[in-house]
Order: sequence, then structure tokens, then C-alpha cells
Amino acid sequence: MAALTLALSKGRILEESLPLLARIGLDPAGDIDRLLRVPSRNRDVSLLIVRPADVPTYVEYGAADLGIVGKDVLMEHGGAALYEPLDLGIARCRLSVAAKKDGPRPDGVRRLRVATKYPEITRRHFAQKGEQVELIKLYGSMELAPLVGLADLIVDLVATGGTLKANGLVEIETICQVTSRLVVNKAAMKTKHAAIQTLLAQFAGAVRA
Ligand code: PRT
Ligand code: MG
Repeated sequence: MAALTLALSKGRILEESLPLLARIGLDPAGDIDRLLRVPSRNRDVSLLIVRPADVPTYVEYGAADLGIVGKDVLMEHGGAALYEPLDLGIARCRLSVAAKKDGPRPDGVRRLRVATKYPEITRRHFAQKGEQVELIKLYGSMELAPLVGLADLIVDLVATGGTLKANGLVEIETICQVTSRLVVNKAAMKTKHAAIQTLLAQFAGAVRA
């Protein structure tokens, strides 16, 4: 059995992880579109292909020793149970508040409704500003919510801004910058210290390259 297991976020983060993995000999040796567990070219490291939001859970419980996951997902999950030693600088975007071009019109009576996939981050953000908002949890296509009157504001990821623009929305506030991070299980960091340090150094080198 491989010495280390690395959980990868399926989708765009996986796409952007592949060049980094290739640089350090961890390219998947199998069909990543169909397999959920794939060996890598390095026999000591096996790969798990999981949904982005599940990566922190796999790593926290030690089903994977390491993971690659977006800072957005980590912040929403609550990262305290994991080490986050390296910013991989990939899948770069920002988490922002957006509204219709003509803006939300607070009437002073009703609380603003905010639709998002990130209720925890959103709750913290507005609480810090001392604003009471009503959260509406969505699983995707947040941009639709203001257009159909489901919400006044959205909190969503923005990269080029093209999606907001296409839907007549404008960014009104940036909450934070987002990149993908390498995360490590806390127990594994002790019990597999040497192997993990070697891998961390390789990743750090690949990021700088
Ligand atoms: O499929 P599942 O629901 O499990 O996962 P997912 O849809 O979250 O996966 P995927 O492949 O979309 O990857 C999401 C992760 O990629 C996020 O957690 C981020 O860390 C990272 N990432 C980087 C992005 C973007 N950039 C991004 N632009 N995730 C989503 N977007 C979307 C955004 O939500 C919006 O709809 O792209 C649109 C905005 O892009 P622009 O360029 O039009 O501004
Ligand atoms: Mg998706």
C-alpha cells in the first residue's frame, strides 16, 4: 500500500493541480475521469479524487494524509483541524459580495437577503460589519438569485468578472482572495513526518518553478 494518500479536488482545481503534480512525479497513473482512487507515478503516493467540499473531511479524519483544496472551502469548513502549510497559488479568484447594477434597496424594514454557497463565511462577514442579514443557502448558480428576486445580494467566487457582468450584476465588496492550499492531517504530520516534509518541499519547489 502507498505510504501517503493525497485527496484532490475534482473539477477546475484538479485541472490546475495536474501541472504541479507532473513536476514532482505525482501524475495520476489511471483514468481520473472514472476512478475515485488512482495510483500516482510515485508508488509511495496514491490519489483520491473527491468533491472539493469533501476534501477537508477526508483529511481531517485521516482518510487522506494530505489534500488540495480551495481557501474558500477551507474557510467555510473551518480549518482548525488541519494544517495548511502551503499556498499553491492555483485556481485563483476572490470571494465577493455582488448585487444587481441598480443595487439592493434597503427599505429599513426588511433585512437584506443574501444567497450563497458559503453561509458560514457570509454570516461572519456581515456580523463583523454589524449587519443583520438573512442567509439563503444555494448549491450553485448564485448569480440567478438577484435576477429573480430570491435575494438582494450574493456572496460568490469571482475570477474574470465575466459571469457577474453577463448577468447584470456588479461586485460591491471583496471578502477575501482565494487560491488552493495544500492541507495536512495533524496526526499524519507527526507519524509520517519525514515523508510529508519531503512532499511539502517538492510541492514548494514546484510552486516556485
Ligand atoms: O461540483 P461540485 O459542486 O462538487 O464542486 P464545485 O462546483 O465547487 O467545483 P469547481 O470545479 O467549480 O471548483 C470550485 C473551486 O475552484 C472553488 O472552491 C475555488 O476554490 C476554485 N475556483 C477558482 C472557482 C473559480 N475560480 C470560479 N471562477 N470556483 C468557481 N468559479 C465560478 C464562480 O462560482 C462563478 O460562477 O466561476 C464563475 C465566475 O467566474 P468569472 O471568471 O466569470 O468571474
Ligand atoms: Mg460544480
